[in-house]
Amino acid sequence: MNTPDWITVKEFEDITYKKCNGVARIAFNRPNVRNAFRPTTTSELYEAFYDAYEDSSIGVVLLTGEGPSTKDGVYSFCSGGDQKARGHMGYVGNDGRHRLNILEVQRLIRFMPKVVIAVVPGWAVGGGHSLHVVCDLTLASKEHAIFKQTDADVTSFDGGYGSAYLAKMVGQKKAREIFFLGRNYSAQEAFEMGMVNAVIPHNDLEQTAYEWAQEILDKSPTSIRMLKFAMNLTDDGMVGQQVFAGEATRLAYMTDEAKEGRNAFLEKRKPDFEKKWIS
Ligand code: S0N
Repeated sequence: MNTPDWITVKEFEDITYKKCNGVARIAFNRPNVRNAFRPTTTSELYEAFYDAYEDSSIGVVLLTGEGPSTKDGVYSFCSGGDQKARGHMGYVGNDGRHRLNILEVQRLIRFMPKVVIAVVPGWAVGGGHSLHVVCDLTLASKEHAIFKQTDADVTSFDGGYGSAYLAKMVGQKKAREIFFLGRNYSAQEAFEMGMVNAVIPHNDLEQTAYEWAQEILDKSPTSIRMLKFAMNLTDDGMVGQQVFAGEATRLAYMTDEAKEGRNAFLEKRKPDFEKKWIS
């Protein structure tokens, strides 16, 4: 398969954002702080994810981290919230406002009707670990990926998808071990727990992620998004139902019946639905 010829969509301060052949690639770009996120980072992530969400030529998003660090050559996916930006009510941006807006990024990943793959080249820690959990798939560098939960070390904890959904993924005992002990886990250990889909030699990681994306892009887009939302639904309550039902409404819009409903209203007449009550 061809290597991707990425085209930069927009220059950002804290992330890179590129596209190629139906795939968007969004990467943290603060390698010297292990790709920790501050409010600027999360706002930029939200903007890039929202663009990929709305772009109908994009079916798969890769979320990864640039690197390695120029200081010490270490690779990172993301080390979570930037502790230097942390104020008394959240993470503080240049505008002085306190935010917890990584949660909005998590929701966008969870509810976008496209597949999001976490491509983990190094450290996935704290809120960075939670982001890989919320992504649909995770591919990890065999040599450099390390998974770790430090939320209980720094009193900045993710009680949502990062922990409760993780427990559904790896089991209650293992999830509690990950959070209560905060140990390091290799890509292979994470794979054996069920939170990583494949362990890939580091030099092949990005290409493999691109190839997985191309395989997914060959599938039926409607099936992929209905399946994603069907699998989300049982864990997402009424919001899961809302998102799944939104897709049902979209499908209904495509019927003659829906066109008749709209046209009849616009033409100020009674609709003629032809009474096709399918069994
Ligand atoms: C990643 C770790 C394990 C790497 O260790 P290593 O390789 O020994 O490197 P260090 O020397 O420690 O780090 C290198 C340089 O990078 C800086 N740095 C690293 N991580 C951070 C960070 N998170 N914030 C700020 N700086 C960071 C170091 O300071 C060092 O800099 P220099 O060279 O200048 O000394 C190790 O670095 C580590 O443990 N990092 C901290 C991980 C952490 O505790 N993260 C926060 C955990 N919590 C969250 O992320 C929760 C946030 C969240 O998702 C959330 C949840 C609920 C509600 C809201 C939120 C939200 O945030 O919005």
